[in-house]
Amino acid sequence: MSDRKPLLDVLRGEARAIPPIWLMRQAGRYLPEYQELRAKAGSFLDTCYNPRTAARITLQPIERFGFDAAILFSDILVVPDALGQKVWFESGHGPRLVPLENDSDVDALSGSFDIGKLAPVFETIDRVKGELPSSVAFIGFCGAPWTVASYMIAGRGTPDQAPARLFAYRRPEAFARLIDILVEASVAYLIRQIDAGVETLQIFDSWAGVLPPQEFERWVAAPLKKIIDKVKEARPGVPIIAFARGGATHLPRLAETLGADALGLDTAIDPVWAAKHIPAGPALQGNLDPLALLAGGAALDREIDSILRSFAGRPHIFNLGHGVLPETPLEHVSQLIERVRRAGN
Ligand code: 1CP
Repeated sequence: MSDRKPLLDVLRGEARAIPPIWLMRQAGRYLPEYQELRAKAGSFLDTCYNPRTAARITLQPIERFGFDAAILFSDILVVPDALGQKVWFESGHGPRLVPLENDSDVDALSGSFDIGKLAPVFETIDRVKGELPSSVAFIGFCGAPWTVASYMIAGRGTPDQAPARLFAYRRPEAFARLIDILVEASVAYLIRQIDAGVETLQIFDSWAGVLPPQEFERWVAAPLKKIIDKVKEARPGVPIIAFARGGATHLPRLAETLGADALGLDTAIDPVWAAKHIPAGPALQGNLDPLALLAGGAALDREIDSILRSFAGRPHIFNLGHGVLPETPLEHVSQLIERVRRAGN
């Protein structure tokens, strides 16, 4: 039976001539209407916890572009916030946290997850779900434990997550406890998002690619699988997209072992290689270079066509290989959507 929502059809294994399309970070700084609301809304975290504003921001890219999915406007760092770690955002600099430095900083977080703090997020979901066009799917999300832990330990964004990698080598037991705390919190958080009204979930492991193989297995693959297993056990039938950025040669194995309904592919993955080497099972999502979208013109058309060609006949969700860049011209996003939607002709 075909759903009326193309994204959910593909997540159930259907290949569509015109793939559904949404973009990571589609709600954000490249949109003038986002800038306008943010300017009035106080701090970034206050905006995430303001259901009226967060719902408006979630809907903005749907109203402007007609994407096939809306993604909840929030941030992966609301989970550390609800664990009691101090989190704030400095404009122009990104997130800041009081870094975890030792075993006792980790142990202090145990049992401290206050899901009540995230009540405004669930209220945002409740507001958005009644406003979405009937063909548009609603995506909830969280950060994967490794990626969230990497910010909790560094206290900020870094180019290579060296602080968390060092912590994991030096204090593997404490790091494992931190990952377990994040697995449990993420599972509870995702289940509550489902109960509030999202129809599918994406788990962002944006920093999966910095780890050597054994560390990848322990801190990326195993915790992702735990989260997927537990959420599916509690709420069967809700599809899950796993985005392990930099997953590279791990992807064929992740397709077979994670139990995800789709795998997100980053920009570095050759779509021809992916179509050939990632076993059938999960849908594939991606993977246009955000810089090709920023550049526009013939380069953008060429990249779109090559992705469409490579995934033809497979369940595919069109997306970027990472988030929309703030400088991206709006017309290029229109160009992208028009070209993808002409794909079947
Ligand atoms: O208005 C502003 O100045 C804040 C910019 C911004 C926005 C729009 C941040 C700060 N977060 C967000 C929203 C956001 N973050 C969404 C909303 C939904 C959508 O996609 O439209 C989502 C899904 C995220 C997820 C997120 N936050 C990730 C994973 C995805 C990715 O991009 O890799 C990560 C790593 C973060 C942390 C974060 N939050 C914000 C910034 C600038 C960062 C990255 C910091 C860094 O590493 O330097």
